Amino acid sequence: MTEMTEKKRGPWWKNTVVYQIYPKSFQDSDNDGIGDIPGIISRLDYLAGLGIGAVWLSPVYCSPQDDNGYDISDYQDIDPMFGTLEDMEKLITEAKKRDIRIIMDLVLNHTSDEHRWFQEAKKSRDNPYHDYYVWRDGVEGKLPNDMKATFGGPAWEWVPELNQYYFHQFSVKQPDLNWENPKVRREIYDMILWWMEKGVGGFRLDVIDQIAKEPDRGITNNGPRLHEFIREMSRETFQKGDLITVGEAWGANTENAKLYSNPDGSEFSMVFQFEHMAMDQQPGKEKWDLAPLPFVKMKQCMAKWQRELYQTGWNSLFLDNHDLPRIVSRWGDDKKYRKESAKMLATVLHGMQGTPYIYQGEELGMTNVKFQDITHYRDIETLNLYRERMEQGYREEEVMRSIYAKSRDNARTPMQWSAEENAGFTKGTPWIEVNPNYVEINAEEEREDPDSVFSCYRTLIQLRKEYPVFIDGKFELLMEEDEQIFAYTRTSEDEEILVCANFTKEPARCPLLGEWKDARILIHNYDREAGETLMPYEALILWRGKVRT
Ligand code: TEU
Repeated sequence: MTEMTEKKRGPWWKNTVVYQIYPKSFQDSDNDGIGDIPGIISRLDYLAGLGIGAVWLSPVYCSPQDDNGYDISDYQDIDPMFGTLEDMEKLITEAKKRDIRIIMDLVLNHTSDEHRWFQEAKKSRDNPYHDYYVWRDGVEGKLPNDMKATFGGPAWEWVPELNQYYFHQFSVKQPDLNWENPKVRREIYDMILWWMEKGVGGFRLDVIDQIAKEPDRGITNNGPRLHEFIREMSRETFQKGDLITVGEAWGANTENAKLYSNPDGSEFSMVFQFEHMAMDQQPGKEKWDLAPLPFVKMKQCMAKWQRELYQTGWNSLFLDNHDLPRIVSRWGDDKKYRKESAKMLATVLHGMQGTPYIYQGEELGMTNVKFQDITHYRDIETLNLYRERMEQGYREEEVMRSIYAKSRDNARTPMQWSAEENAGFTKGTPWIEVNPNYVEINAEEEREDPDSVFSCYRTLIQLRKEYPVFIDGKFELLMEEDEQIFAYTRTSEDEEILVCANFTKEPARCPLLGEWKDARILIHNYDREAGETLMPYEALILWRGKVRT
């Protein structure tokens, strides 16, 4: 890179694409039906072939798996079901050989109730670990207040031996850590430094906007001391390395995102914000209360994030993760136009400014699953929701309809490697069933096929490396009110691109394309000349150099 391009391109993490692995469902190596670290190592060449530069690993630490590893009982060891610390070290080294960095998932808002700290904490009120968690005195049956846990039920759990309640924003088995206690913060920083010593490339920070809770005032996210804690953590740990850090923040807005992703590096590299992911639900209700996607609003939302963080912060770009349904089933068409719509969604996302994240299987156009009944589901959130709504008198069909659309298990079925038994994921019995469509949708089929969803993702990743305008170009939304077309330009000093996509099953007029007819086509999901009408889910990116006057 010339000095000039290097300056425009900025830190490495602005120039990379991250791939998220959900270890339990990625690749099993010992046929116990659960994915593991040696399994991941065996697939590194696949990832290198895709062109990604970093892997975010959902938690592999010791855990009773009440919430699939987001309930950690030892931050400094690997759960035997996933392998050993040596396997982890080997993964870091083997990935490095392929220019891939490993991003660990830090769950710092809570631990497992089986963590040594909590085991000690609940022994007595004067135990040195007691104050590592959030307790309130009370009487059994009379909760400190009516706060609810994300996975259902009250946020308070009674411990009779202490005559106290502890606070948990997630399951009963995930007690919240007390960040007000400086000793807790120090323990956490030392643990982070220990992982940095091992050569990890960065961290994803689970529900980080919830650490500074103040339950007496009903505050969960964006507590008053939140950014103070994050800055302290960043100073004590991340800033000592050249890391990518991404905070998960359901409560992020464009204002606080500028703090989180301040270019001065005082907090994180970027955050995951969820504004665009909470639009296809009924206002003021839960994600299970389905509503169609308000397309124009969604475009405006994405455009707002692009505009607001331009040169003042940095976006993360994602449509999928382990908590979300599969995007092709959600906003695309997972039947007739599965390939076209999966590519269209990828094209729209990867043309934007920010660091793109691909969730395992997204690059194959993997879809939601429809298990026959609730007994096939594994996710604690889904199971609790089912129980609650059935008790509340919802019709089963209705509950299942929500689950089919939004259950986290949609994203957690095993990775589809091949048409072999269990999609090549395991020779044992998988912990969650494989999506039956693996026979048609799998990596083996797609890898060598230039027309596959996989090839589209590979090209998109490549384009970011070749054209700096993907990194630094300024975003402008076009045809803002159009109900079918998602179109925008990215413009830098000497290049510009036009990203143009039909988000619907019906053909759509896009006169813009006439103005760009001499431009170079960088990617296109139809094998046809681009006219001024786009076919169902047709999408393309056009490029032209700017003539300087
Ligand atoms: O998710 C945060 C979170 O709030 C989700 O539980 C979210 O509300 C839900 O998935 C949407 O329905 C993080 C992790 O990504 C998730 O897997 C964990 O279960 C959760 O934190 C607790 O650690």
